[in-house]
Amino acid sequence: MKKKWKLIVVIIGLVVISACSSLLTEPEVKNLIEKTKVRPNIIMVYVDDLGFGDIGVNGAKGVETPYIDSLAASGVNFTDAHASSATCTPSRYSLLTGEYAFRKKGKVLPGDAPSLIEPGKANLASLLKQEGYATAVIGKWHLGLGDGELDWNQKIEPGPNEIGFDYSFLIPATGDRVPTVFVEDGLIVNLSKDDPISVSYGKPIDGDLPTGRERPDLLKVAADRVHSGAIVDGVSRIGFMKGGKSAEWRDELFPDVLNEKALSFIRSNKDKPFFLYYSYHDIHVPRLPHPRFKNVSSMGDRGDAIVQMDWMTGQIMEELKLQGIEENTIIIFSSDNGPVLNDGYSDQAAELLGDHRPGGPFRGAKYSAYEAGARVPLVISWPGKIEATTSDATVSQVDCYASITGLLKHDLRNNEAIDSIDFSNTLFANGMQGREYLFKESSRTVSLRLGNYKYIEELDAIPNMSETFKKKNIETGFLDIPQLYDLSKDVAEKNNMASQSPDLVDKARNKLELIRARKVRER
Ligand code: NG6
Ligand code: CA
Repeated sequence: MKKKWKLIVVIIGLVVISACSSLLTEPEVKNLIEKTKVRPNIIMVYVDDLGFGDIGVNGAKGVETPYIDSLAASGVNFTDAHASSATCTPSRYSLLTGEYAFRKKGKVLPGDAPSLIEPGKANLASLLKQEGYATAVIGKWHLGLGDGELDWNQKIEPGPNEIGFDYSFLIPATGDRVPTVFVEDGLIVNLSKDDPISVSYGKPIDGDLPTGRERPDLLKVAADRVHSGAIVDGVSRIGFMKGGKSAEWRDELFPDVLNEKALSFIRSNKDKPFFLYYSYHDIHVPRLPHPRFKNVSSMGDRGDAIVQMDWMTGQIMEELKLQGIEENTIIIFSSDNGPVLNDGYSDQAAELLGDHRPGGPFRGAKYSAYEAGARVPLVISWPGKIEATTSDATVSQVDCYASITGLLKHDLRNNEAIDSIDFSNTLFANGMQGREYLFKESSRTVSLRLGNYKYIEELDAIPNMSETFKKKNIETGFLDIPQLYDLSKDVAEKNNMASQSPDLVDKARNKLELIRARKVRER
């Protein structure tokens, strides 16, 4: 009897020691998920216009991001991760659908554009809903709303609620575009029936809000011509707007309003699996951080907005701990495209930069085909399941879809998320493989990585808009000659070796042709 007890104690001891001392391997985690049907919560924190170098762990100067750094210190910090595009709408389309946006002619949308993801189109929200998740999107949408005949005073559909999100609380397009109101589950928040709202991206509306062009004296921050439409909260925006006074947002309150919605979604769903697509307004223009974040960095509003978004992320992390669900929650932290300094408002982002490099060691910026355009921070944490490490695996956000289905052992149809590859193995110590090739869109052209070589497709002619970019000091990479760089030796893309390496150029062109013609997912 005594011997038997001793044995039992030893066995329990061994089980406890092994559970505490080692993390699970990839197959063990996947089997656990399959057998127990325990679904990890997934929070996708999607920052706007945050550059590779804008977080502490990637070398930021003049601004500190302690929460994100601690997330990176306990998870995987990817150094070769990419948005699928150098602008917002296409990156978001790819992130949610697992397909490149050119297949849907996706480009930066005006604030009154119809829904780009139509009901019935497979996306992360519909997928996770099928898997039993509660689903929500909070924050910037910018994927269009309605069917093209939108009346903002009625229920706005289709939108996220019609494609798989149970709950939505939206900034409809961007902070610098009308309408400057929140939309919750398809309805404008605080809209009065006596003061209906109308929005125009064409001509000014008769009797609309004063515009930046007419009344620059009303502005808190000077704006360029494009951003000199309707003035709301002392800031002129793109587009015109009339009515809806009681519904107008206050930009400075974004962090609190959005976090309140996000925290309350987490609290009310803590006992079931949930998917939260938390899409920040920061650090997009107009940058108007809350007064408590004013001057917390040495870089003016852009730096202060970075601290603000770090704080927002920290609040989410704290809440998970408080609710005791930290170990069953995957946080994916990334950005929709690279950094930009001057994007329409004179907020001194360039003047106050000091020696901070928003794009890290990479060339270019938001919009551009060079690396800084879409090489972005990516940190994934899942305490107790994945080990803390830095990974140089090449991954794209278009892969989130297949990676999540891979983790959940959910089979994909051949015509679903056709550009997405399962990279969930990169999260585990026993498999740090990444992509063999990487396709990216920018605002005018595309690029293709083959291993360390990067090809940028030439344009028929250098576009007229290049002058605007020149004024903003943005190197676009939009040239009328092919470009090829060896990123292993030339991370700053300075030495164009296309003419010396015609074989590699051909190889890249052939691959691009295959990608463009793709109809089903690669196996
Ligand atoms: C551009 C705007 C820019 C920004 C961008 C969208 C001009 C000249 N510039 O067209 O300010 O709003 O669209 O940014 O209009 S994104 O991050 O949503 O892609
Ligand atoms: Ca963006």
